[in-house]
Amino acid sequence: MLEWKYQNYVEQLETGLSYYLPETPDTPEILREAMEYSLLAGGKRVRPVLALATADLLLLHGSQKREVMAYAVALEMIHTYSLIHDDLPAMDNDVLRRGKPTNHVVFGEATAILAGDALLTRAFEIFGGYMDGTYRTSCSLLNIAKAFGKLAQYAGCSGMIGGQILDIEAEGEQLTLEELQTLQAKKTGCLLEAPVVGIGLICGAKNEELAILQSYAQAVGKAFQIKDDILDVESTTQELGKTVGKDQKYAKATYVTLLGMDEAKAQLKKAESAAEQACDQLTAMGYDTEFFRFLSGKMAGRSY
Ligand code: GRG
Repeated sequence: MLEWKYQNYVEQLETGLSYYLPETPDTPEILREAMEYSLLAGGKRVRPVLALATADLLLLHGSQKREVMAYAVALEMIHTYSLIHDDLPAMDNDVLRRGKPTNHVVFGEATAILAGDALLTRAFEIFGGYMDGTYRTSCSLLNIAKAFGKLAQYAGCSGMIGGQILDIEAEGEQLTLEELQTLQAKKTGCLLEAPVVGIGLICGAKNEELAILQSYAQAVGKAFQIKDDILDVESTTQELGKTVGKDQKYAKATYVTLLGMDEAKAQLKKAESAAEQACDQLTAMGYDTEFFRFLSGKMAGRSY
């Protein structure tokens, strides 16, 4: 039932992604093709699912669902751009993503860079569309602006991009656990916090609610990253749809390389418990947390 709900969110999102991709003849065909190639290539869609689920948890009125979808789409566009750029020869130099050849392998490096740039820019063009009336809304414009402003922070220099540069600088270095946690919280955690906090802002959640939503998202982000590190060792390239074994090959600092597999698994359990605790607090406030609980369990137990 809850797995069905997850798939239902994914289906809603796929419709939203196609809707917000640029259709105008002003967008050169090859650029649109390269954007679409990676954006519509599947993936778990965990960030937008978190966004749609947060809106449902906060019992958002139906009329505000369009803004929620716009935010979820913008977030997935930013996530997809980061994957395209991360796979480039200048970064991770990978040839497989979401079970398909990477964007630069198919379209060439220059087009892949531009497709990533265009997805990032498009995310904020959607926001502009709500501000200038291109897209009609009954939601508070201030709340939408707060959410997209926060999204820029999560994706930018103090968030994901900041984490990526720390990651590049850390190659071949021995990190402490604290340094690793800071790096991962920025690189991976921020874009997993963005759906929950951003939708909280769109819905006008109170500060107290936002703080609990944030602690839930941080715990999910941590569990997600630890599991990512475990899967890099225990899974296969075929199952993950991306190259495995790279952390060890490139001597990357990860929860597994730093703590060992057993302790990494113990830390994963701890992160899962932290997510449960945040859910308990939300339940006590009267919110239905069944899907949130399912989601954190799914992220920690996933096999791809
Ligand atoms: C290049 C600006 C820039 C940032 C790159 C996202 C990222 C930052 C790097 C990807 C490398 C990596 C393995 C990160 C850790 C976890 C992560 C973000 C995995 C990919 O996300 P998933 O598993 O991918 O949600 P799907 O394909 O399911 O959407």
